[in-house]
Amino acid sequence: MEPSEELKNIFSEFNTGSGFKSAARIGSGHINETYRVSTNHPKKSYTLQKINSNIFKDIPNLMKNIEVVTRHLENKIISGDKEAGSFSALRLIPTRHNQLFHEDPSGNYWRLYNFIKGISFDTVTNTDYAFKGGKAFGLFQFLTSDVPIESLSETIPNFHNIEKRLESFHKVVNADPVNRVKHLIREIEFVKRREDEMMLLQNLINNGKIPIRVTHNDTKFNNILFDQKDNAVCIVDLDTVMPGTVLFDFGDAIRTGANRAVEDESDLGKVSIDIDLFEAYSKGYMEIACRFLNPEEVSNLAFSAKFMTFIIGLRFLTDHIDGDKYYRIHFPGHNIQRARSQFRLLETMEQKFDKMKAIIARIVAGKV
Ligand code: ADP
Ligand code: GN1
Ligand code: MG
Repeated sequence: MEPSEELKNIFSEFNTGSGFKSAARIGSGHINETYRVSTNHPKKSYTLQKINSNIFKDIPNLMKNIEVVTRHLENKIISGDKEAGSFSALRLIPTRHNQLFHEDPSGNYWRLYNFIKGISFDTVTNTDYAFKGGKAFGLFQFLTSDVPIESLSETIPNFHNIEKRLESFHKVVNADPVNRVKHLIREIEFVKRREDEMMLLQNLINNGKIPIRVTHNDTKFNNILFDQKDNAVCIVDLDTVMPGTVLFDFGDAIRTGANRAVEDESDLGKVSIDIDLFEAYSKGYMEIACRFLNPEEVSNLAFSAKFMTFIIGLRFLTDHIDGDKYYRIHFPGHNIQRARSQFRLLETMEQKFDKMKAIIARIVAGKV
C-alpha cells in the first residue's frame, strides 16, 4: 500500500468529519512519527502521530495522561484565564469509536491532534525567542501545577533517574554487544568522573528537599510552537508528562535552547553554552516560576542544565554501545556524535558554571 493510502486509512478512523487530502512528514523528533494532514476543508489540518510502542509500553495510560493535561489546559484557556489565553489549545481528536487512539491491523498505535499553526526551532537564534520560550515553559508548569499528581501514570518508569541510567550504562558497557567499547574509552571515562556529582538532584528528591511536581520531561526547545508574530503558542510532545522535578524541564530547555549549535553538531568547536541565551531563557522562565519554586529548586537551576546535558549524553552513549536500539538514527555513528556534542556542551557549562549561577542570583534579586 502507498504510504499516503495507509495514512488516509488511518485518518479515516478518527472522528473529524473531514476528507483526507494529503499528508506530509513534519518535525525532527527521535521517537514518534509525525505528519501534518491536510483535508478538503482549507482551514482544517491535523497532526497525526504514530506512537513509538517499543518505547512506550502502556499506550492507554500514556494517552490518559495526555487527555488529562490537554483538557486541564483547554479548560483554563476557555475560562478566560488571561495567561492561559496566550496558548492555543492542543486537543486530542477521538476515533470513530470514541477512543483516544487507534490501533491499526499491524499493531501500530496512532493518535490525532488539531494542527497548531506555528513553527518550532531546533536551535535558538536570538534572545527574544529564548525569553519567550522560558516564559512558555514556566507557564506550562504553572498552569499544570494543579493537575492532581496521582492522576498521572509514569509513562516511562525511572525516566530521569540517574542511578538507574548509570546502572543500564554499566551493564551495556560490560556486555559490549556490538564491540564498540574499545573505541569509547574517553567517553566512558568522561561519564565515570561525573557519576557522584550527578547524584545531587536524586539525593535532594530522596530526602524531600526538592518536591515532586507535574513535569513535562521533554522540554527540548523544538517542543515549543511559535506563531507568525513570534509568540510561543503551544507546548507539544506530552508523552512524558508525569511526576518529576521541574528542574528536569529547566535543564533540558537550557541544553537545547541556550546552545547555538544543533544537538548532534559534529564540529565541537561550535558547541557551547551561550550565556546571553541562558540569561534570556532564565529571565523569561523566572517571570512565572518565581511564584512556585522553593529556594532549593532555585539554587539548583544552573546545576539542572549540567545534569540534563549529562543524562541525555549518557543515554545517547548507552544507546550507541547497545547498537542503536532506542533513538532513531540517520546515519551510522549518529548516537555517538550526539553524545560527544552533549559532553562538549557540558564541559562548556562547567567552565561557565559560576557565571550561570550568578545570573540566576541576579534574576532572583530583581537585578536583571
Ligand atoms: P517527537 O516525540 O517525535 O518529538 P512531537 O510530538 O514533538 O514528537 O512532534 C514532532 C514535531 O511536530 C514538533 O516538534 C512540532 O514541530 C510538530 N508538532 C507536534 N504536534 C503538533 C501540533 N499539534 N500542531 C502542529 N505541529 C505539531
Ligand atoms: C527524545 O521525542 P523527542 O525527540 O522530543 C527523548 C528525550 C530526549 C530527546 C533528546 C521519550 O525526545 O527524552 O531528551 O530525544 N524522548 C524519549 O533529543 O525518550
Ligand atoms: Mg518533540
